[in-house]
Amino acid sequence: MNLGIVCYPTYGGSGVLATELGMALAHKGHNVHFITSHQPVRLNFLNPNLHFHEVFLEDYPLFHYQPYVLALSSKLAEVVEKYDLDIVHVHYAIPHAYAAYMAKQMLKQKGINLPIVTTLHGTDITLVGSHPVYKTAVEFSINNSDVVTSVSDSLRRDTLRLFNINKEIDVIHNFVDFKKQKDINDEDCKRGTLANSDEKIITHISNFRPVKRVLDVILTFNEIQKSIPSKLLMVGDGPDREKAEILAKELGIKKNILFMGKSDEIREILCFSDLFLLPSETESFGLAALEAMAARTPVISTNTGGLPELNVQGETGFLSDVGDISEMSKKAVFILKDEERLKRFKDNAFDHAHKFSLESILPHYEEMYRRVKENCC
Ligand code: GMT
Repeated sequence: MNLGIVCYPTYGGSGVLATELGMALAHKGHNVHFITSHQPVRLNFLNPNLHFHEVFLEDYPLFHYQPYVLALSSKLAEVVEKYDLDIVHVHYAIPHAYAAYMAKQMLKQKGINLPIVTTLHGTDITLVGSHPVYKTAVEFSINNSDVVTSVSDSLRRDTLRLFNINKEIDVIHNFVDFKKQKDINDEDCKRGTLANSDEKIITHISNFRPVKRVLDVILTFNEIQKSIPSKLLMVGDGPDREKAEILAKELGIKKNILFMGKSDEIREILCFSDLFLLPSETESFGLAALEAMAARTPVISTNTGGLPELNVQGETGFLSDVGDISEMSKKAVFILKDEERLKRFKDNAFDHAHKFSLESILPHYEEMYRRVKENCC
């Protein structure tokens, strides 16, 4: 099949998922064309079936904002026609589903039919998409997609609650490619460079947006380190990083926290992590937590959104109410203070992550594409 993929090329979960999906499809012999503003961060081109088309923007003194949707829809129409794409799969509704709809209309005029698949990832629905400024256009784009998927059952329910949707929404969970996890052997896993042998390593990875509640990560770690010698790795960057650094300093624990910034070495970092903290306000699925589990790291998370579809209470980690620092730190200490128990949680996390392996999830996407191609429009 010839597929187009549109996504945010940055460090966010939707872009990572879309890139991993495209690479896996190319590996299976599909031709995959990424149409994005920059090269997606995890995209490597060691496959002749992978192609990248950059969406360029032209500045003009009249523009207050550069019209990205216009440029994207033009590029989409051009690439679909030139490479005879069967389907365009857009990740994150804003503004991708809207741009794809416009491209579809442009191509219709030329007698070309373009089926559109839209995958909803979370904040495009729960935070930004349902805001009155965007809601009408987002609802319109979802209803005018040929197939709509969401990354969790919780997000599906949220979408139906927040919008007036006249379509089925298929749930296809996030996935992780275990083959890439296995690439890291014990020698490459350099735990000793970051912590002493008697210390545990606790990790948080995100884009440090307010929804991630990074201050709760610091507060939870502050409680944990009172009874467990440990280091905290803060991986990523974003609006709340400075606040988190200030809080760490005020609490006098900055020497035990490493703010690493954005990293391309997520798997290398996770290989020596003992516990993953994800105290998000809302989380449609929690791809970062799944990647942690696939690297044998148990998860202390909140119980919002789709997290209960991934993290199993008392088995792969624990789930608490948003903001319940006391409960999150107690549960973290419970896991970390006993080596046998920690090993059990690590094994459970790893085993459970297989439910979301590439091999289990990819066929759902392929089957959906086949259905779209055969029946669409
Ligand atoms: O979580 C983020 O800040 C990034 C965000 C995105 O849209 O790039 O991630 C969302 O999509 C991921 C992949 O489907 C999900 O695993 C994340 O849970 C979801 N984030 C939120 O819902 C906050």
